[in-house]
Amino acid sequence: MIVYGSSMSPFVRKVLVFAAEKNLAIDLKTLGLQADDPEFREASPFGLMPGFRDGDFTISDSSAIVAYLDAIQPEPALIPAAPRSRARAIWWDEIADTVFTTCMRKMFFNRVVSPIFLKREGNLAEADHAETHELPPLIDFLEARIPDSGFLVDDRLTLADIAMAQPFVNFGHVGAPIDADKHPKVAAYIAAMHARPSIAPWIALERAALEKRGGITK
Ligand SMILES: N[C@@H](CCC(=O)N[C@@H](CS)C(=O)NCC(=O)O)C(=O)O
Repeated sequence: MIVYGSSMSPFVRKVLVFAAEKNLAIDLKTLGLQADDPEFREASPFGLMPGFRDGDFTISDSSAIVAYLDAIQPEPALIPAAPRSRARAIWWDEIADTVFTTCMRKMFFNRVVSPIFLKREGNLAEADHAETHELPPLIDFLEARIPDSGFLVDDRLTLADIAMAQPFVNFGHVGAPIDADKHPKVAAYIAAMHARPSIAPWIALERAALEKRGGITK
């Protein structure tokens, strides 16, 4: 199986982590934004990463891909079967991919993607505004909802946690650490998720790649 894209994308990383947690072997074919690689384009007609291939089957969109992975390898089940738990896990996945990632994108795109990869100045005012005004209420929202078990749904690892951990990798990359005094639950939750063997190596690789390119602009 092949995933097309860059692990710096929270959507691509979500798929890589989900596959690792299911012990599925998956290769990453590293590509930049809107790559014109024909195999990638076959999998992702709109050019959005991740694209995915399993033999003659291709699909895109991280949520569709993880649904496929969960179906072909049922154990461990990372998308719960019970109706309410299933709905809740998919809700968290959606919140991570939309609300949190929209805020993250303003910071990551302007401080990293634009200056480092596209070689043009990012809109640092937009990034600062997102960090100062949009991020705090999101972290408050999460702080109020993390169960004592440290997992968002059913007191065990599910898609909800895998998805929610991803924008926080990018928040970390752009120098927006979580204040553990103000948000102790989020700090502990994200630290535990980011320490998992399925995620930690990607974070280390990405940090090293960013350092090599001179670090972020803030
Ligand atoms: N909902 C999609 C979002 C995919 C997406 O927006 N990917 C971004 C990278 S983080 C992309 O490829 N952007 C290229 C573009 O917007 O042209 C998913 O979950 O896979």
